[in-house]
Amino acid sequence: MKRVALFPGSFDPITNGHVDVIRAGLALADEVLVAIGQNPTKSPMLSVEQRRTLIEGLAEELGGAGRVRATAFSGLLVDFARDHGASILLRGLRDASDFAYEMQMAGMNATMAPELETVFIPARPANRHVTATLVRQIASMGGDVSPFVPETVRDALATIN
Ligand code: COD
Repeated sequence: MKRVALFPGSFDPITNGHVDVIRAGLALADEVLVAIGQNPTKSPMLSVEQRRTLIEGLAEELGGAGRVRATAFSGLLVDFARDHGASILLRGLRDASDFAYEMQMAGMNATMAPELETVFIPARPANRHVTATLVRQIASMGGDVSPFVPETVRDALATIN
């Protein structure tokens, strides 16, 4: 049976930190399904369709051609995971504040969906400071985001600013 790892996030935009998590997911599962959620506390810079195109465009260079899919989602993550046959929930961990939030979410998701295993991927030291929020801020002020995001994302951000 195909093993599907679900990686939910806002991905506005996808950063090198997110890319590390997808790469790790490809080593654990047959397919990584990237679920683009709407975070009500953040106002998006890129449309869901732009985010989807950028994420799927990275699959080949990650060695996961045909094994990375991206799609929009809303509602409860555990319902989405069940609907898409995911058995692994991927989340990245950068620091203690991620840890506190992620542990709460993992605990509540495990109660609602015991069959869904949360797997935490520690951020690589080179990318642990990278956040999409700061990338958006730098891009909106005309700064160089190339140390933090894939080239295709840098180019996409340059066209909207
Ligand atoms: N290195 C490693 N990992 C990273 C890095 C980095 N530099 N940057 C981010 N990450 C990780 C984050 O820790 C997170 O695990 C993941 O990447 C995604 O991050 P974001 O910032 O893009 O997205 P979030 O964390 O804001 O998630 C938004 C969601 C919409 C996915 C979230 O709000 C959600 O799960 N909603 C579903 C509603 C639900 O089911 N609620 C009940 C939960 S108990």
